Amino acid sequence: MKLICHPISPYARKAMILARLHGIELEEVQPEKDGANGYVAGDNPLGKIPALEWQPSQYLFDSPVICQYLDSLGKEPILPADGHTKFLNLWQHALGDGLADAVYNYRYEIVRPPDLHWNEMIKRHETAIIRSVETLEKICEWIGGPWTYGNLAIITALDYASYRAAHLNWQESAPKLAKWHSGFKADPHYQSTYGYPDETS
Ligand SMILES: N[C@@H](CCC(=O)N[C@@H](CS)C(=O)NCC(=O)O)C(=O)O
Repeated sequence: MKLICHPISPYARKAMILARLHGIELEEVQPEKDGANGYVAGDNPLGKIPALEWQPSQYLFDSPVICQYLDSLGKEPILPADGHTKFLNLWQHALGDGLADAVYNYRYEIVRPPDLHWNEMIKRHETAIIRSVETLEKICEWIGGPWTYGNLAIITALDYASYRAAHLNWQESAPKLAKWHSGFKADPHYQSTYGYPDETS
């Protein structure tokens, strides 16, 4: 199966980790952007990655759907089939994705020319990042490890936050979360999908 992806994308990286966890071989293809069309490879009308070619020339998106599909192919899916734990995992996954969304939106505000900066919106996204991290700091004792369907999105979003919103230094404001996060750094799937140029940025 072909995954249109990029390791800097926290959404794509979730799928890359999940495939490795389940021993699913993916052809990871890094697309070019096509101006206002976004990423056209992957046939996603929204022009976004990741997209997974799950049937010939048919693509699944967005990342929670791709992750659930890949997980369903695993011998031991990490998303519980039902019950309270399933929804706790989905909630954690949504919190991780929401943090990634806030970082992504923050990034696209600040790359505008300075006279087009909308400071209120920049603050809005920064606040969402800070509040998500505060929530994660409160719950980090039960987010668990190694990989769960929930913490997959949290780990990948935190790395993205370190890279794209380094000035907020989430590790300093959330020391328990930072410790929990560092526990994943020795994981082979964490390492083989880590796509940021500088680990410390
Ligand atoms: N909700 C989507 C978000 C995907 C997303 O925003 N991907 C970014 C890359 S990190 C993208 O493709 N951006 C290109 C664009 O919007 O032009 C998902 O979970 O898959």
